[in-house]
Amino acid sequence: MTTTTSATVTTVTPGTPRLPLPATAGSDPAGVATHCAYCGLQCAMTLTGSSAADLAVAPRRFPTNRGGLCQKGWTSAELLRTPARLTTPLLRRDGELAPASWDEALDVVADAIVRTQAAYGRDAVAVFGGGGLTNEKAYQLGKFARVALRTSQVDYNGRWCMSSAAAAGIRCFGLDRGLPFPVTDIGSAHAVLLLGANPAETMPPFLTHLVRAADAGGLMVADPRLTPTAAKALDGGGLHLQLRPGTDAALALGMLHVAVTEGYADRRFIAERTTGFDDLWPVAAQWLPERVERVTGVAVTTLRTAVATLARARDTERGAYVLSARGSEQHASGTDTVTAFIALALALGLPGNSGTGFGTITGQGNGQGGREHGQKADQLPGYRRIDDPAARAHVAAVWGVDPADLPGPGRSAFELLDALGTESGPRVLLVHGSNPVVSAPDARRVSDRLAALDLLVVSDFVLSETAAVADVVLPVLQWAEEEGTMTNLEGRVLRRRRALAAPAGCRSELRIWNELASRLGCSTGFPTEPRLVFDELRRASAGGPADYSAVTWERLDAGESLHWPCSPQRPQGTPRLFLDRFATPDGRARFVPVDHVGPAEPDDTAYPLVATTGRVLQHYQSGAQTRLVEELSAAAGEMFVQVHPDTASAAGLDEGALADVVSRRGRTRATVRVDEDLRPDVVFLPFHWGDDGRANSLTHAALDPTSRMPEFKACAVRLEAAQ
Ligand SMILES: Nc1nc2c(c(=O)[nH]1)N[C@H]1C(S)=C(S)[C@@H](COP(=O)(O)OP(=O)(O)OC[C@H]3O[C@@H](n4cnc5c(=O)[nH]c(N)nc54)[C@H](O)[C@@H]3O)O[C@H]1N2
Ligand SMILES: Nc1nc2c(c(=O)[nH]1)N[C@H]1C(S)=C(S)[C@@H](COP(=O)(O)OP(=O)(O)OC[C@H]3O[C@@H](n4cnc5c(=O)[nH]c(N)nc54)[C@H](O)[C@@H]3O)O[C@H]1N2
Ligand code: SF4
Ligand SMILES: [Mo]
Repeated sequence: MTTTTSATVTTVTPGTPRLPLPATAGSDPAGVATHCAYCGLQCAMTLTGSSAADLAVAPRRFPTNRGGLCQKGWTSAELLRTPARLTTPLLRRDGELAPASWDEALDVVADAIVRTQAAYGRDAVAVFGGGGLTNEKAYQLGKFARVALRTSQVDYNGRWCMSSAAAAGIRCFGLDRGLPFPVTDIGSAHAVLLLGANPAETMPPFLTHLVRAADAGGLMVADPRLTPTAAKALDGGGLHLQLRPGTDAALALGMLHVAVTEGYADRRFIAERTTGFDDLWPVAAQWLPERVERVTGVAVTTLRTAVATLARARDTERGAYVLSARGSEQHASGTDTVTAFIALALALGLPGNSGTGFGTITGQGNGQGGREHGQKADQLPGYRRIDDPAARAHVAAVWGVDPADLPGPGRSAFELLDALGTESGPRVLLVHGSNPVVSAPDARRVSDRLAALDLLVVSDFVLSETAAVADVVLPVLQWAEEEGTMTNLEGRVLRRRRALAAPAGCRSELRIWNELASRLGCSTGFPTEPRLVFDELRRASAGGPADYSAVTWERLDAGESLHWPCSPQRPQGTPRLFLDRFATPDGRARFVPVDHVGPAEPDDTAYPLVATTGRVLQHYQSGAQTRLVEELSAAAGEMFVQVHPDTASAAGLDEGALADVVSRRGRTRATVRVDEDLRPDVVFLPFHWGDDGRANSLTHAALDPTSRMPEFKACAVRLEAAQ
């Protein structure tokens, strides 16, 4: 791209009212009360110090973390002082990224947007967001796409995270809030079934809520690996259901079968609070425990004990919960799988009662809020649908635009990336809060698509693998340098508070969108103060499923605990949903007839193993952030593949050897970690590294028909000794 400024580009920034700056850590000896930079548990912490160099993190007592932090939380301040921090915009000149002024960089972006849309239409410019963005940024990004760019092409990385759980929640309960109860409710339960969740590594302080269940022998973990979480279950006398990847739906239907045929079903609950049982039962009736054992590898006795344990805890009022996470959800049949587990929970009468329930564990820092306020391809703020005329009218009125000018639904995350640079696809892409070069499925294909763009613009505070291939890189603020709100895994709205001034050279994304909008000649206001954006978000969400209208910064700052929906009709918020009725038109939860499908790519003689992927304690997601933290990289510095000893020796590999894991799409180089507790037909790879250690060179993009979730958790591979 050139750096010439087009005549249509202006640099006028509409004035926005200024609010007083909040206290920073430096001015308040007691420190700044905020929440962690990373995951959806949003552990509470206090920041003290006067500059990035001496900022210190201390855990703060809060219901979700009870005073605990994981290693990532403890070391989260390191990234504020990393020498790798971006502090100046970068423009690609003669093939190299080189420093540029903000005006230069923003002019290049605005100029490309104007020229591209004039030549190829509005949808030739696309936006990709992230579930780590604050509510204000997620909301503003969706508004920027629909009102300033007037493109339908906006989606985000949450599509790869929570979309199957969300789709199943909406299908069965009429609403998607990951945990429809406070996380502390789980703490009193004597039976908890975890489906593809490894919180011992992905949310360590969450384990405090599993102690009672573990001690009672009621912690049960369905995972192909003996994870630290599964080990905890076994230590307490609980269960490890060591299923083959991608067979969770068979497990769910088998458990439902046992629940009904062995007399554990709650007939009254089914009759009074649900519909559709008779449609699903003929499918579940086929899943005799012996058949389930053949498909999943989970022994019949284990299956029976798991159901009996849940039913016993329910009957003695000791609490029973079924919780799903990415292991069971990140499949091309993820929505149906979660639907089947919800059916199990409904048959046992767990949802919609206090002391029992079904939930899904939201992953990203703002994974819940980030999926409510309009950065999703089919969505407007307040969890409204973009194809609903009433929703369009409401939101258009808040934005001061004609509803007819709002675009319709766009492409889902992978489909969007896969269309980049094609004849009918977007030619300019703006990325905010994601590193798809590492985290996208079939990432080689995605990298090729990114390379085919006319202009790739990445906003980040570090040079992620995606920023490194961009044409324009915009240095933005991080966590402790910004104000905002986040919505945690239990639908509770939290305040993120600023402890440090913005580093020289960095700008907030709210300011970037404001400046781009004015350069594009857009007359709609894009406030730059988070608090003003939040007030607008409240109005835009009013009356929608995720209604924030009665949540105010004053109430949050006063320490009130507010779970959405929180409206003038329910000013106290809603910690527990569905107690009286589900969010469906008739108030009843739905059984939906679904069947087991299995992985989209079967293994064969050329690719005889199933590769599954996931996380380790020290690294976060694509690793762009945590690989820069010395303590974390020292503890977990290299890409590895977890292999059963028999499988390793069949491939001529020993512990510590370098292996190539090969799929139909690519290869990944990794150090062999032999683990005799792993299934011999499975290998596990973390996805936190790029380059030749990128797990997503192997994965494929078979998409769930409803949620468009890719199949991150199963693909066929073989192992080779690295040459
Ligand atoms: N340390 C760390 N913590 C994180 C994150 C991180 O990157 N690092 N990311 C955050 C985010 S965004 C998310 S979404 C959460 C994810 O949190 P989790 O869902 O707990 O994490 P994963 O490791 O992706 O997957 C969980 C388990 O699923 C198992 N699994 C694989 N395939 C299958 C299968 O087919 N069926 C079943 N039942 N299990 C299977 C894996 O072996 C793994 O142990 O973590 C959050 N917390
Ligand atoms: N194989 C495999 N692939 C997976 C998964 C898996 O289990 N297996 N899990 C999937 C899941 S659940 C998820 S959530 C995705 C996550 O994968 P990504 O979408 O790549 O998520 P992150 O690594 O968190 O990327 C965030 C990037 O944004 C930057 N960033 C952080 N905060 C902000 C901000 O406020 N503004 C801006 N502009 N930038 C910011 C960070 O520095 C980082 O470079 O990966 C998915 N990919
Ligand atoms: S569990 Fe999540 S929120 Fe808590 S300290 Fe660790 S990364 Fe941060
Ligand atoms: Mo995620």
